[in-house]
Amino acid sequence: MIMTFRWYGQEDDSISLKHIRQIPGMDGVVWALFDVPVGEVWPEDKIAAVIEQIKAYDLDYSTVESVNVHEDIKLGRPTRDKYIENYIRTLERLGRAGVRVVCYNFMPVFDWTRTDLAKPLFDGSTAMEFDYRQIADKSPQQMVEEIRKGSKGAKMAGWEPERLKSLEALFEAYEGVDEEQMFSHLGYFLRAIIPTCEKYGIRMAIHPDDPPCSVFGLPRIVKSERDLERIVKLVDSPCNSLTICSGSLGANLQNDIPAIIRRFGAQDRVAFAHIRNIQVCEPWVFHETAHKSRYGSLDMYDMMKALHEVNFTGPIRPDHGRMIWDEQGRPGYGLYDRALGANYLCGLWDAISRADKA
Ligand code: DNO
Repeated sequence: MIMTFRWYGQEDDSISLKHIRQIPGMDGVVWALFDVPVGEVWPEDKIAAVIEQIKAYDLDYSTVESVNVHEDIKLGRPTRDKYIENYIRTLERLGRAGVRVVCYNFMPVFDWTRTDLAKPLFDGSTAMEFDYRQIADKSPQQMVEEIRKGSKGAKMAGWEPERLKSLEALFEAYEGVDEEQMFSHLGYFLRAIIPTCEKYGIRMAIHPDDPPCSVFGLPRIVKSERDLERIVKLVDSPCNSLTICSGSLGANLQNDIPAIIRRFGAQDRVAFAHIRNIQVCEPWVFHETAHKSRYGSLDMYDMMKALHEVNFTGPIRPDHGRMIWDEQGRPGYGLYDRALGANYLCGLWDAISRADKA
């Protein structure tokens, strides 16, 4: 496995590459060009500049998260072909620059959704929470406003202002769009881009819906083992792969993540792993926790063991962390707790590898 850390770039992340380099066991950085509007082609000079910065710290740069998918593609609008063409141009540029894994999602309107960005935990730390009751009586606009306030000025990946400006129009556009149509639009997109991925050796890694249920009635199609099975079948190629995000899939305790890893790992369809823990209090009420298994509902050992069993060699990252030690920063993406998470995952991996050899 390649242990990685998500980085928001020199302009936008309070965490430096120097700090990331000093985390024991850290091999690479997961990056993106956050200032390119969704749907536009990523400029070659900007790609090269970020890669140069990462290379200077001797860190792996072969994983990008995310190249976001324009809503017209998800909606299957006639204009989608233009955006797919742009997506392909971006993939070609990334492929030529040495990128091998591209994480993306197919969630309508919103990317990940939370109802509290700083829920106090028992030890005085704070973490992100989702509680369906908190949005039951709210409009999408109200939720977006709360997330905006809670993020205290930090840009949040997946919550691009230009998309959120047209919230009402987007909700109208999704009226009547069901899961079947979403699968068909995803299939259309994948069939168009996978030949380019095959040419450049890029593995597309779709991210599960977070949380894995419909929010505000929007259709969502990456929620369960069944959904994943349908997705890998849309195009039969290892370039059409998955991101196994434990904190997303794990919010539904019916999702047996080690079994999912074994199943799709055996088919060579796991390209990226986001491994973190959450405490599920009741269906659709959960909050994030420290990575260590005893703090949440997920068993980190079982998931790492499954990755080891399927000889996972791809990138993995500790995912969201809590805010600890008075750190101020982007919710979920502070330095300290994610560094601790990475260390915990490395420890598990080392122990599993050693036991395996014995
Ligand atoms: C949240 C992230 C997601 C993820 C995208 C992938 O913290 O896990 O925003 O990057 O869904 O496209």
